[in-house]
Amino acid sequence: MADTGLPATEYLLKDLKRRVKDSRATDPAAVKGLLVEAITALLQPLQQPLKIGAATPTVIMVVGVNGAGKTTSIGKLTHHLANSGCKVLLAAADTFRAAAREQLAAWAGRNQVEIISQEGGDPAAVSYDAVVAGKSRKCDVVIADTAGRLPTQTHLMEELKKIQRVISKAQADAPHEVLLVVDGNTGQNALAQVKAFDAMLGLTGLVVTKLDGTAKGGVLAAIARWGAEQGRVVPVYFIGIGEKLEDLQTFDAREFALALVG
Ligand SMILES: Nc1nc2c(ncn2[C@@H]2O[C@H](COP(=O)(O)OP(=O)(O)OP(=O)(O)O)[C@@H](O)[C@H]2O)c(=O)[nH]1
Ligand SMILES: [Mg+2]
Repeated sequence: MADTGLPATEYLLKDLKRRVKDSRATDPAAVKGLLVEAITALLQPLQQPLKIGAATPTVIMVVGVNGAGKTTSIGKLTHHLANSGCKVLLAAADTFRAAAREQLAAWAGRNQVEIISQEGGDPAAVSYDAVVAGKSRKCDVVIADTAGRLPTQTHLMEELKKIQRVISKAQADAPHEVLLVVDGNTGQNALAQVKAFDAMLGLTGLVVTKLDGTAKGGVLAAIARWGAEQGRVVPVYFIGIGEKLEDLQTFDAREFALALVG
């Protein structure tokens, strides 16, 4: 029911059977508890904090399909980072939609942080300018918002690669983080998105949004299995639980497992 997908479900059932056998549990409530343990163990590697401060500025590029919640998550992330004392600069590298710049500017205003944007600018150029400005203004974090795109739109995926490349010209080891924002309602397609964006850009983390609705986000189990199989996990830094500034939480495997089982 939580749309964890077949391979992750099979994995969890096998693990649960072993746990039931080992503990000789017969009571349904106890078995439910063991299921929570199994899911927690599977999701645990995804629980990692976003680390800021190894580089100044730490440059974060945010990508994802249309409407996943990128811009909103950047607004919330800025709030989270500013609260912990970071100086944040935003880059309006979604130059595709006319309103995108204004949308990010509104989040900058709410957070009272600066924003770099250009009218009709090129997304790579805006990102470059923002990193240069972030360096000279001694910012702790520069976050680049990008336009939504499908992984099948090859030329648009190439554009993301170009942004990444041009950012590294402004600061050698940047971007330090490439975050994929996925809508928690997407179901199994979220795994396809993770794989495709990762193959193109080398993802460093995920933000899973819209978990305040009916979505249970069971696809994280599938994402965790995929990570375990390839020996490289893409962690879930944050989950989005609403549209307001405060509606961002760090991912907690156990809490998530409890909510999933209900
Ligand atoms: N309920 C809820 N809504 C969210 C959440 N995150 C984003 N949204 C809503 O989802 C819609 C799309 O969010 P955006 O931040 O504009 O998404 P985006 O990925 O930047 O979209 P594009 O730039 O057009 O690709 C908006 O109506 C947001 O308010 C969340 O965690 N919970
Ligand atoms: Mg956006």
